[in-house]
Order: sequence, then structure tokens, then C-alpha cells
Amino acid sequence: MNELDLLVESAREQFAHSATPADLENAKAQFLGKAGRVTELMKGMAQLSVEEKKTRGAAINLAKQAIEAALNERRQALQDAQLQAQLKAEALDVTLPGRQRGAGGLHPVSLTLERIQGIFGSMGFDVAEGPEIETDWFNFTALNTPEDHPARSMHDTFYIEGGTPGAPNLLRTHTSPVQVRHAVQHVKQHRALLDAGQSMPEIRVIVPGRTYRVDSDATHSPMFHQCEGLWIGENVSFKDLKVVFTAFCRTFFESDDLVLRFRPSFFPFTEPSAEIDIQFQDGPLAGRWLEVAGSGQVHPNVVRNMGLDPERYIGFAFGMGLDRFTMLRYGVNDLRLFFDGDIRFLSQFQ
Ligand code: 2NL
Repeated sequence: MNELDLLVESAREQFAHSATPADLENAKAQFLGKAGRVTELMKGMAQLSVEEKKTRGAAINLAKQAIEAALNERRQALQDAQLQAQLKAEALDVTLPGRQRGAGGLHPVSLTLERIQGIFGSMGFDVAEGPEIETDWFNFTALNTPEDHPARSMHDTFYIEGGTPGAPNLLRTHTSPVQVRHAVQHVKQHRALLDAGQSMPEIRVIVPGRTYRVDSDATHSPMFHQCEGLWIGENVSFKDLKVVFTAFCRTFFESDDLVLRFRPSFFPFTEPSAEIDIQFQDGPLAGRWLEVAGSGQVHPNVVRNMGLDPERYIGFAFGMGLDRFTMLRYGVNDLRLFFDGDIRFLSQFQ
């Protein structure tokens, strides 16, 4: 092997030993750089004759081209290797199972509300909603609640900023104020009929929503859910209340032989008033009386505050705790479970 072949061979070897592009560029400089071996050989031709220069120059050029070819080959190989390594490192295993995301579902209290809305909807009740921050008027005064009623004390009601002197705004303690708002709107809408002495369409509505009272233990939460109902017309009686609420409870609890008891009671906004108790005939609660709602014939003062003549319009109202209905239906014994947000509890209702 002549000197030039050895040089090319040595370049190939060095290039082959260069493991990175930077190593390779260093190796290249040794052969093709300004002070490299090929440049040296070129300089070494200075003393040669013209003829000798021709053949020597051609030979050196061939060697130089061979080295450049070897260099490019190695460059390409390193690039390929780097790409392969990157592809391997960034490889996606498309056969791995995806990350599971649960479907989620409705909260048990929402499930109860959906049931209640469905049942009352089938009996022709609308659903109304309204503000959780209320005025003293809609929450208490319009509902015939006297100034000195205990419900109005700081002890029972969350008062907040705003309102008028002596009548601060508050977090509604029941959803009744929304029924008053709904009735007032309804009456306004049908004012012309009423003024003409004609009949207005009946008010038949349920109002579900969050309510607030200063109270907290295993069966009371400062925020709880209520659903109230109101039916007002020219000929709506206490009997209708019994029929409607009995049908509702039997459907809700899927029990045709469920017995209801309307026990005399008192509320400022109804007269007469009754607590509604239910009794299951079988199952774990069989024979026990359970209080599930308050009810009564809407007080004439409340009918008047709705903008209606109590001599002509009459009806009934009721109020029930959604949380309590949910506890009864699913056999849950601690109300706080509904508000802890523990997925192990909540997922049992899906
Ligand atoms: C209870 C008691 C009740 C009402 C709510 C009502 C609403 C209007 C007029 C008259 Cl607009 N009354 N609501 C009546 C009686 C009882 O709820 O213990 N609820 C859980």
C-alpha cells in the first residue's frame, strides 16, 4: 500500500472511531483542515517539476476525494444512528390501554330532584328557579312571617350585606320566596284577564333549590336542598293536596301501599297547616312514621301578597327536604356524606 492509500485508510479508521458529529468534525480537520494532512501533502509539492506536480497532484486529489467520500458516508451513518435513537426514545406504544376517564354522573340529590320533577311534571307542575340571596320581604314578610318570628333571628338566618335599614338581605331559608316571585309574575302576566273579571290560568309550580339555615349536625347542614310546591286556583282544596302528595310519594318510593298521615301543625304561611308523615308497609323502615314534608292551605295574607283576591283564589303549598328524601330512598344515615364529595360514596349511585 502506498502512502496515499495508507492516508485514506487511516482517515476511514478515524472517521469510523468518531462516535459523535463533533468527534467526526475534529477528525475531518486532521485530514482536510488548513493544517491537515492533505493540505500538508499539497504544500509538499512545491519543489516538484511541472510533470511531477501533475501526476502527484492528481493522486493527492484522488486520495482527498476518497477521504471526503468516507467523511460523508460516516456523517450520514451518524445522522441515521441519531435518528434511530431518537425514534426509539420517542416511540409510542399505541397498543397500551388509554388512560381511563370515568363517565361521571349525577349527584344523588340531583337524581332525587330529577325524579321529583318528573313526577310533578306529569301532574302539570312547572319548575321555577330564583335567587339564593333574598330580600326580607320575599323570604319573610310576603309569607306572613311576623317581625318577632324565631326564624327571623340571627340565630337561624344568615344575614348578609345589603337591603334596607331594619330589613337586611339574607340567604333564603326556604324556596317559598321564589314561589311568591313566580306567582307575582304570573298574576302580572294575566292582569288583563283578572281586571276583566275573567279566570286566570292556575298557578301550578314546584321550586327546587339550595336553602340556608344556621344549623349543622348529622341531620342538618347549613346549606340544604328544598323543593316546594304551590297550586293556586279558584277551586283547589286540601283534598287536592292529599291526592297530589299521596300520588307523588307512592310513585317516588315505588310503593302502592305507602300510607300518608296529615298531622295538624303550624306555619305562618299556611292555614290550616299539616306535617306529612309516611309509613312504609314493608322493607327496613316498615311500620315507622317518617316526617317528610310540611304543607297547608296558603294563608289569605300570602294570597293577597301575590296580588290575588283571597276571596276568589285559594290553594295549597308544601315543602320538603330533597336531602331527606334522598336519604330515605337510598338508606343513607348521615346527611354530611352528600356534601363531602367523596367519590367512593358518590360513585355508588351511578
Ligand atoms: C317544611 C315546611 C312548607 C310551605 C312550605 C308555602 C309557600 C308559599 C305559600 C305558602 Cl308561596 N306556603 N310553602 C307551606 C307549608 C310548609 O314547608 O317543613 N318544609 C321542609
